[in-house]
Amino acid sequence: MVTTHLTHWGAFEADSDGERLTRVRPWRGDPEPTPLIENVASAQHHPTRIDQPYIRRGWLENGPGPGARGSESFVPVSWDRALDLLAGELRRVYGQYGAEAVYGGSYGWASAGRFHHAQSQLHRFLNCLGGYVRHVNSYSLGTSTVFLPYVIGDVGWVTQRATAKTVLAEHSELVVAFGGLSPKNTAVSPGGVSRHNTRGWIAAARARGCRFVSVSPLRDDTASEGDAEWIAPLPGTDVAMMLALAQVLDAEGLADREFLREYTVGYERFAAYLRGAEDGVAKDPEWAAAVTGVPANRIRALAREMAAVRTLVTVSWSLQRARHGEQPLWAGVALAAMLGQIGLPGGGFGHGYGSAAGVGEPARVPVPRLPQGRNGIDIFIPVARIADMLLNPGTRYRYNGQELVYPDVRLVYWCGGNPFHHHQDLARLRAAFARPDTIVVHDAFWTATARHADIVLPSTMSIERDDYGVGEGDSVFFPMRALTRPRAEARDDYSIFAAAAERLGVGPQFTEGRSAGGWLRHLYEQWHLAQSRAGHELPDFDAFWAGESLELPVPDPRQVLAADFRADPVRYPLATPSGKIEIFSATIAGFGYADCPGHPVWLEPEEWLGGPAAERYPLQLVANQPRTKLHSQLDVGVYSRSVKISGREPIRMHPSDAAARGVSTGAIVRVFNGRGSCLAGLVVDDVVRAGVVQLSTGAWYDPDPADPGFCRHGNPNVLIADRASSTLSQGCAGQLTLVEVERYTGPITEVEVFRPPPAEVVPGL
Ligand SMILES: Nc1nc2c(c(=O)[nH]1)N[C@H]1C(S)=C(S)[C@@H](COP(=O)(O)OP(=O)(O)OC[C@H]3O[C@@H](n4cnc5c(=O)[nH]c(N)nc54)[C@H](O)[C@@H]3O)O[C@H]1N2
Ligand SMILES: Nc1nc2c(c(=O)[nH]1)N[C@H]1C(S)=C(S)[C@@H](COP(=O)(O)OP(=O)(O)OC[C@H]3O[C@@H](n4cnc5c(=O)[nH]c(N)nc54)[C@H](O)[C@@H]3O)O[C@H]1N2
Ligand SMILES: [Mo]
Repeated sequence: MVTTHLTHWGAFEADSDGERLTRVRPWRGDPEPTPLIENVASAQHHPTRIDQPYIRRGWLENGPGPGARGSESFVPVSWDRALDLLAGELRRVYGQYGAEAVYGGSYGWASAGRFHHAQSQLHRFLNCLGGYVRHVNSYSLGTSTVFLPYVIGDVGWVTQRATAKTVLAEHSELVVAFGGLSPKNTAVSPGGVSRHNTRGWIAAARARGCRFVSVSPLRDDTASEGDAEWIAPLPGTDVAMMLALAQVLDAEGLADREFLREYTVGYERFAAYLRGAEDGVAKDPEWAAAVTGVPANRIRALAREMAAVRTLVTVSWSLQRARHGEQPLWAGVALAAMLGQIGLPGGGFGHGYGSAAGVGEPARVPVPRLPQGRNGIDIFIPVARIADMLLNPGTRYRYNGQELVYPDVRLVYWCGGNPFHHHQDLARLRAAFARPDTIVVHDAFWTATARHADIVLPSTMSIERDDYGVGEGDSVFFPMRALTRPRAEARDDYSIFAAAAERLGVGPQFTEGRSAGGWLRHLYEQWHLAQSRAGHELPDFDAFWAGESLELPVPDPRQVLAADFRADPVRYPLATPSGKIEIFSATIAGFGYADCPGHPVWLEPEEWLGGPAAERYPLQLVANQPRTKLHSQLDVGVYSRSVKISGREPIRMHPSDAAARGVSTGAIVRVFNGRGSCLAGLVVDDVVRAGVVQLSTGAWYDPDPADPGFCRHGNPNVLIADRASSTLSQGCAGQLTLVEVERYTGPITEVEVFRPPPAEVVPGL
């Protein structure tokens, strides 16, 4: 039997014997398929699949309460027993403390598929019980989401209405990409990718004569098809380079005064800063060269080149996942506004053309989604404040012009995410996870998060259930018929919640009397009706389900960001307070946050190569997204493992830094700073800027039993501070940290986390 299947990293066709996938190949419609699809089949039957429900031994023996999670053994139990324990504990916590004691934020990507979307299923379930403490924003775009609406518009608008890549391919003459245009990242889009096309549009633009400038610490951050010029400022200093580009435009009369007058507010305040009126320091290329390490003459010449041709300024998402992440975004918007090309094809501002596949895909019609119900309470945290919340209940903090208080959470429920992958300062997170009474996790694998839970329930992988899916910004809608039966005793999150809801007396409310298959049909039919009312003729459910894929209507295939605003700023104002681009924001200035004043500025981060902390830890670690997997997903898969060195995650280092430390490719090194340490396998390569090392996220956290701050596998999040991007956005700032690297001389043992945790059948329990 051959069927297509959609993952966040692409569609594939597979043969199956009902138990496993026997052959996987890219979907025939994909022009640039990715080897990430190889991870799926190879991981499905790995020993780290959770085979049945488990309860942490100490929790089963002593009942709910704080405890040293992450080291104890687990007791296998039947589904009935597990569901009874789960329902009983939920009844206790909701009864005694109410919904404000349940954290159901459950951040994470889970799997592709519209119905079995783990987080939506959990939210619907908890809403049936009265609600939960939720999260706002994402690790991806935590800073942008809060900040961009003050300056240019909603982040969804900026990314989903971004000028189409086909338009860039035809019109751009110069693309200056801060953070690069990486095909490694655009392998992925939340919910899936049908046709990968990054290399294609870049090659087409290049063939027409468009020039690419890749501003990044890594030379391979831009697709080789772009033949890009590589400029490598010190990580975290891009804003200084942007300010100097702006200063040259201002000083040389190259700024588009007419555009600034008609479409922006606050330019004069910003210009005064550029000229040095505020602090006596002109932000000229000589000033920026001292901060960034980029030669002043290159910055000055680049500013003139940008003013001369159709230029796109694009900023990757990574730049805002850092301390003061607002600043490079804001300076990028200001720079594009000064060039006066916002709203023109091929020019203006972009955010994330190299970050996810959907950016620059023209918007399509909406797709079916599971209704989540109504949350009975209104308590939230900015998503990356999870450890702060658990460690400091009742404490006040500031966020986006508000004063908030951390709730006192007793029960944490995670379904479809891996905080011991995604959060910073994992030793601190472990201390935070010791605090609640109970932690529940559903996952298909024994991830580090599952190992820190009390009630562990095995979910299916997406290949083991019927669903349908389409990526954010993608226009191919796939039926996803189950390829194999569920492994061992794994169950869909939906059926787990349905059974728990039944025990808690909210079964009918949760299921509305439908099976999973019934929901697929129901949601599709509702959607189909809405689409036909809007004039779109689409196949009915049975035809869709029997088919291979469906092309969704795309109303404006050649969309240009803010074209309507440019044509008529009165009729089509931006969704900012003034309706215009805000180069100075009175709202942000009014909050009075020292770490995000009213216009773009250079603010020194705590950890950068030009600051005092670099004396002890002289290498800047870039903890970017992994090339061979999505986050921590399927780290046990063949493609992910193919790049490991003696089982450790690879770290890349410049030859001069390697020579200075007497280490070479293949060595196992210890990466460390004052917060923690990890092992990694060294790759010496001059694609990395000197002074920088790159260790991607995603290696499953494998703590040394004696030291939770020491990961023996290579998870960089043991090293990175749990420090917010700013008071304004409270976003994840996990991209950068300072470290030192040395040869590792201790024993190199097997990575423990690639074996299931100890399980024991305890008589009487
Ligand atoms: N240092 C540093 N840290 C970072 C980043 C960084 O740049 N630097 N990037 C951040 C970013 S942008 C993000 S988005 C986060 C990502 O962080 P996460 O989204 O938490 O990472 P994933 O590994 O995708 O976790 C998803 C989990 O869901 C499980 N899963 C898959 N399908 C299902 C299902 O059907 N049901 C259930 N119950 N579980 C399922 C998977 O097995 C996996 O364990 O990481 C962040 N962390
Ligand atoms: N293969 C793969 N693709 C993915 C993901 C994945 O896990 N695997 N995750 C997806 C997710 S959830 C997200 S949110 C997006 C994230 O998209 P991004 O945030 O854009 O991705 P990153 O890989 O973290 O960073 C991109 C590049 O920015 C560069 N960079 C880091 N710091 C600086 C700096 O200070 N200045 C400059 N100029 N450049 C810098 C790094 O060299 C890095 O390779 O990626 C998505 N794509
Ligand atoms: Mo992300």
